[in-house]
Amino acid sequence: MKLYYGPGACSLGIHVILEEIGKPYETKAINLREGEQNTPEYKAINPKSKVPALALDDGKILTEWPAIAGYLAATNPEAKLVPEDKLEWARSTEIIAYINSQMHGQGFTRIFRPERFSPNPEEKDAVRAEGKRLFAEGFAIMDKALGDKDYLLGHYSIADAALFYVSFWAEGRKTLDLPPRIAAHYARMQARPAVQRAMAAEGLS
Ligand SMILES: N[C@@H](CCC(=O)N[C@@H](CS)C(=O)NCC(=O)O)C(=O)O
Repeated sequence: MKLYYGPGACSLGIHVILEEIGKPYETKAINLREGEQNTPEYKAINPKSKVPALALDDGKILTEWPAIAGYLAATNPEAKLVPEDKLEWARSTEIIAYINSQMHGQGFTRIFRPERFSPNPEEKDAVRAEGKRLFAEGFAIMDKALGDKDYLLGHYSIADAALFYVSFWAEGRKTLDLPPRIAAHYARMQARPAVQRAMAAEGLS
């Protein structure tokens, strides 16, 4: 398997999951700042010009964070990265879908790439402010979901890897102060050897 990732991008969460599984895999860094995601070479891997993309051993390519995380969890059951209980399994999907589409797609993207929401430079600050509001709202919702538990579902799962990458954007990129219980979750995640290895591999530690 080969993970196509951007250092510090949402693909960091998939990098963490691969490290948790602990089986050999390759990586290829894509320079998003330089626009490498838009080159014909990368578009041949993912025509959507996004990371993460996962190349499987038989040459098939999987894209979209929730699909990749779900596939890795399902094909590595011994790693126990998703709950066996069907409702709890649906809860992990519910959390990942919200983080991926709302916190990332609607919130953080407005902060990081405001021009994608309005071509008018005068509206940049307003777009960023709305992004920050949505991002903060997301963390408040995640704070309630986490409660006083160590991990979102009571035990470690792919949902925690999703919460980790948005927490990294808040804390590591200084876009937002995390609610205390989410900050504790972020610290708990950073203490995991798999997270430390993924961060080091991406040059983030
Ligand atoms: N829906 C995609 C979103 C992936 C995404 O937005 N990736 C960002 C990095 S966090 C990216 O590749 N951005 C490059 C660009 O938009 O040009 C997924 O879930 O994988």
